[in-house]
Amino acid sequence: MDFENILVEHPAEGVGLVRLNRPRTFNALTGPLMDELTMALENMDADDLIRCMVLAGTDRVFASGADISEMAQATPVELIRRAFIGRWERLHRLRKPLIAAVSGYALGGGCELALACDMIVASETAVFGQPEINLGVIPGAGGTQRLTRTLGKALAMEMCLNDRRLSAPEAERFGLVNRVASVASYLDEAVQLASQIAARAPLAIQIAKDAVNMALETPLAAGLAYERNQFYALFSTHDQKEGMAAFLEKRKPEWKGE
Ligand code: CO8
Repeated sequence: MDFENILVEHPAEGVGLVRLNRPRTFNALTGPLMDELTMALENMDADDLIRCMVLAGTDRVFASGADISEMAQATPVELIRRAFIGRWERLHRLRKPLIAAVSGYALGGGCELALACDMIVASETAVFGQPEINLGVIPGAGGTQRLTRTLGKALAMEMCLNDRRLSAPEAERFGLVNRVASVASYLDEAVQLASQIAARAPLAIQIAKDAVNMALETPLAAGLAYERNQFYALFSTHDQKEGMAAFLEKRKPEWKGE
């Protein structure tokens, strides 16, 4: 499939990579770009040969947020009609793990896009921020909610109310990113992490992702019950029998994803 705003690659077995590719505007997130991104990730999610996905920008910028020239004159009715942010729901429904590889600016919707992924590998130049307040608005695709859950209220307030930006080491220290690497190696690190995950039992990986995300949605008792039932359900799979037999027979398991 031909895309204008993104590049799609398969850098390793079982791994799909989408790169945002609008360098002239620092990868500003236009509607067409978001449509292509969503479509590419959904295609990978449905592709049996792909088990983990990576989302990157360029080495210079992950994404500078929503395209300000595209939305500056918008009315609320237009935003609703265009499902300006509604299409992000489709990203949240992806079943396979999605790792953000972030280098340079991840601002506004760009920061929210990274936060919508399941893990983040950052380069040492990464900068995370929610500068919407400078434009007279607030984050619209999860910034106020996800930053508060991840970083706590104090820092989330500062980021959303006063454009406090986080450097890569800060983001790592505060638990926003999984690891920081050099600009030369962050993408390889993200792909390597994706390869390791892609080599694991596919169904259990999807259920583990779902269960961890459930922790952000439910009270503890409901989350624990959900986890317990998913644990029981996995005993109906080939991969559970195979994984435990392989351990006992001291050999490598052969996962089937069924
Ligand atoms: N939208 C449109 N164009 C942009 C954007 C953007 N978000 N960011 C950069 N550009 C363009 C600039 O206009 C400029 O274009 P030109 O060369 O034609 O003048 C070019 O990219 C390079 O930008 P700068 O000259 O400003 O480069 P600097 O290196 O000086 O600065 C920055 C880079 C820091 C990225 C700076 O451009 C900047 O601050 N950009 C705006 C960041 C911002 O405010 N982001 C938040 C946008 S609002 C938002 O994301 C709401 C989210 C809602 C949900 C998401 C829906 C998709």
